[in-house]
Amino acid sequence: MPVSLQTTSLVSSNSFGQLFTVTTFGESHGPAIGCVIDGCPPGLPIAVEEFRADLDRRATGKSRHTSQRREADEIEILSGVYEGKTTGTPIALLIRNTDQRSKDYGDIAQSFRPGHADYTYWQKYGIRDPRGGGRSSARETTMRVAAGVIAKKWLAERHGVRVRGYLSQIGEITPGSFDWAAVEQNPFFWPDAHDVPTLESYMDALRKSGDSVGARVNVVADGVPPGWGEPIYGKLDGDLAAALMSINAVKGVEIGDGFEVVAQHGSQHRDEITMDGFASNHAGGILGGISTGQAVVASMALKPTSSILIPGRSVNLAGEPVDVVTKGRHDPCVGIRATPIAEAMMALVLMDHALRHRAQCGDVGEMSPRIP
Ligand code: EPS
Repeated sequence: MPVSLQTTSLVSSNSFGQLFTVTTFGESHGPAIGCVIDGCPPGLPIAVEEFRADLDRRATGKSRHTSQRREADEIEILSGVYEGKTTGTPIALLIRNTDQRSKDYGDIAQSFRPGHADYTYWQKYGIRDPRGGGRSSARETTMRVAAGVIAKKWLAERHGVRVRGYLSQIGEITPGSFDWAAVEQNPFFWPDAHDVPTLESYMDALRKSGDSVGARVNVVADGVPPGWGEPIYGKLDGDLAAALMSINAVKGVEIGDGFEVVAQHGSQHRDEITMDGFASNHAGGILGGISTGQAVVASMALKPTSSILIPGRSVNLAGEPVDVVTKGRHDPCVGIRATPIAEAMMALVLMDHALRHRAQCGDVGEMSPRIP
């Protein structure tokens, strides 16, 4: 019987990807968080400074509308990069936690926040690190964003792919218009500058009320060539859905028109092919699990943060009824910081599939006709 040297743990699920793999580790209030990225092609120039922009876009404390925890998020490259270039060996990245305030969790260490993973982690492991939610904290997404910086760069340099996202809904509020140029000009990643004062006052009132709200984030990859993704069990949309769904608080994912397809007719939904290219993109750039060459379009729904000041009924470890109030530095809308995380997950999935496509089908080359 052949002996497998495959040692990746499939049980504990802290890794994802097949050829471009990312394993994250660390807890919100532990000494550090980090990741190991394996399978990155050699020769990609990468410097510590290149992580700054995306880490800052995701970070807490950048506006009054997010958690006020202040982390420097200084990244250290421990391995896999020599003289400014990836070597093809595992890339280990580390960020030391510096602003933990574990006393905030003293009251809830003995009880379960309603709507939080506190309860399910306890049922699964029989032990939990309650400080900052431990491993279930959104702090972990820092390392996804860091790994995503590498994937975004490789995709851009090697294939001209650009991955961008924006916030497309907070509560009932949707953008009045759309302009990519507006997205990076406000703390919400919102595509209509005129709406920003409305969002500011909405969030101020929400924060004062002690409650939280849900949100929707859209993410788009331009420049993806046709052919990435696999049929049946390795579909690009399947992997993308799993990757986006793995982000904290995500309860729904749509690809292309998503759930709107329910009310559509075939004559309306199909993306007709003309001499000038596809006439529309209802499919979200994926057919049969494989990219069409159009923009890959996904959207995710994030639930309202469960850590809120409004008392909620729960039980404690002794099984007694309690009212839970969560104090501390929480995000009233976790979706506000989710845009860079969604971009990172899209980039990681695309890079993995680019390498998988190259591995099996690299000799196929471009097929004719190629739709512009
Ligand atoms: C989080 C709760 C807060 C946030 C944290 C995510 O943590 P703490 O209570 O320890 O301040 O600040 O977000 C981050 C630290 C981060 O870097 O994203 C949670 O419960 O998920």
